[in-house]
Amino acid sequence: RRQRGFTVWFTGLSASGKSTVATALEQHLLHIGLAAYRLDGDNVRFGLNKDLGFSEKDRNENIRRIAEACFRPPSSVAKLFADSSTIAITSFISPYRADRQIARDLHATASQAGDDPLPFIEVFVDVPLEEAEKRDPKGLYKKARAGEIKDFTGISAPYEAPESPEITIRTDQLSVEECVRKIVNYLAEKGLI
Ligand code: GGZ
Repeated sequence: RRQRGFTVWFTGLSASGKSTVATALEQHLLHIGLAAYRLDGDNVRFGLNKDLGFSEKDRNENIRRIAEACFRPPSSVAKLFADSSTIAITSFISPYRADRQIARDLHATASQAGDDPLPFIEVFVDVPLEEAEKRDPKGLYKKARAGEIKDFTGISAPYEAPESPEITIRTDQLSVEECVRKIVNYLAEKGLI
């Protein structure tokens, strides 16, 4: 049976653990022989989307381009994904419900092979704001509280939590391995892997 492509879409606050779990999930999928690629702020906001900031309008455009990129992997690796049965993993705050819905809708109507819709699995990385703020690995919450960063998600810009994500993980209650296990179990149950 040929592996089908799908997207695992992480959403959550800064410092919620999105990238950590997304990276561990990618490693797991590669390890079991599946093609996976990960899009996150480090490879997108410094490249493709370096023209974008954190206003609502710029975040809308950030998420729109990322949703599109799920079907068109970065050109340097495009050949590898030619007949793409690749698993796309995205980890962006993606704070606006409407933007995530646009990404979801795009998956429902588009497909890498040109036939079936592409499954879209929304993973809500749910930690209380206080926990994310306590972690503050880059000191950004502190700066946001001091007014040195404007439009900071959770402080001075909104985060709209998903109402019916496929999966919710609490990174303050589960280990990274347990979070990956929960996602992998879901994917297996749905026959996606
Ligand atoms: C939120 C910001 C901001 C503001 C810079 N608000 O924890 P990080 O540092 O490494 O990840 C955050 C990242 C968020 O980029 P995204 O592309 O995921 O955001 S969105 O989906 O909303 O477009 C944070 C850093 O960028 N950062 N300024 N004002 N996060």
